[in-house]
Amino acid sequence: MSRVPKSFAAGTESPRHAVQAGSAAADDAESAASTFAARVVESFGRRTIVETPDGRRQAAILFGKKLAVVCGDRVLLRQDPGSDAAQIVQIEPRATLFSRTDSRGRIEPLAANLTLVAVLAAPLPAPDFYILDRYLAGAAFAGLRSAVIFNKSDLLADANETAMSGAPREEQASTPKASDRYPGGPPPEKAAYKDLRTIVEQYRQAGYPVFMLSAQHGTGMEELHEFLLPQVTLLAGQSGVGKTTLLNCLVPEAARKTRSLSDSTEEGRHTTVAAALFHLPSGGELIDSPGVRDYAPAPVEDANIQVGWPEILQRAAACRFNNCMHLREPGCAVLAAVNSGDIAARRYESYKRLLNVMRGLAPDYERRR
Ligand SMILES: Nc1nc2c(ncn2[C@@H]2O[C@H](COP(=O)(O)OP(=O)(O)OP(=O)(O)O)[C@@H](O)[C@H]2O)c(=O)[nH]1
Ligand SMILES: [Mg+2]
Ligand SMILES: [Zn+2]
Repeated sequence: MSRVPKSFAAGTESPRHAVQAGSAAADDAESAASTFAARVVESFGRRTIVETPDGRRQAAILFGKKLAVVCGDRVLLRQDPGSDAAQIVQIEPRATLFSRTDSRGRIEPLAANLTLVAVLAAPLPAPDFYILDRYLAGAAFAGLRSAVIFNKSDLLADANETAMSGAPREEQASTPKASDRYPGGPPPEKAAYKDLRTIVEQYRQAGYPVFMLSAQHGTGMEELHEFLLPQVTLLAGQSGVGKTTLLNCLVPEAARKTRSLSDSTEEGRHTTVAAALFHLPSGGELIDSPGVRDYAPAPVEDANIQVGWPEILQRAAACRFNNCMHLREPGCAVLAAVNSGDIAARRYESYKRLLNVMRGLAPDYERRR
């Protein structure tokens, strides 16, 4: 474990990210005196909505071409007399920054000052657990906590398996059956439920907080709600897993648009186009983000990739070689745990895949996944 840089080790302070662009404007005392603090609560390209400390939300424009903000940024605003648009003139240093690598290999910041990334998965659209794993890894690389939320537990409900999902709330008793809601395909059978149960257990064993719920039916929410109270959370995951539905359930006044019934079989459609931040009624903040077809974290060194797999990192200290990558090395405690089933083979495969992607060795299809 000692070879892992301190900033990556679980539970340590996250690195502070320097913000280069845009600080010059507020340097002189005059402009500093006319600025006030705000929070970026919505950002889409150059379009930005900020919230001032009194809770008011207003549009703001970015001062200069170099300045780029993301949801969650703390900024300084300048409102010139006679102009109705406030200008963002400076970004406060970010406590944390969560990013992705886009399809052209560029690092794209997604949200700032988070403490937690909550990754959603659901029986439909078909879950890609490699994406989920890469989100969890990306959170760890950024010094953030993470959690897994399995949504749409109602789709898996079965006469014998009522533990998964409570009864729908009364006002939603008329909700169409899953088979009506997804006319393109039947709801998952019991076999899928069993598989999912195994996968849920794997994430728990790996050390992640795991929640099972139905955002649409409002079941299984209490535990998650409590968990989120002290956090600034990004809801992430494939398009259509129910991020916005979950947000609306936890923050009803957000009333954000979710995918309509008629669109629900179109997996490629993204209903949410911009990240937006909301306050939970009893504390904590929640950022809804657009769904993805893929996610890759910002690059880290090979030796640090294991930081994204707590079950691997935990055993790495027992490997014979200090610089063991857990691939073929003799005396590897991680391989031993994979062989004995203590580490899930799929999770280990996922670690190797990200290692390959980061090394640039992966075949093209893998990079595009
Ligand atoms: N059966 C069931 N359907 C759900 C549940 N949660 C959400 N849905 C449905 O799943 C579809 C997608 O929900 P959204 O909340 O728009 O998904 P999203 O993750 O925000 O999608 P993007 O914004 O495209 O990333 C909608 O038709 C929701 O009604 C749930 O718990 N159970
Ligand atoms: Mg959405
Ligand atoms: Zn090893």
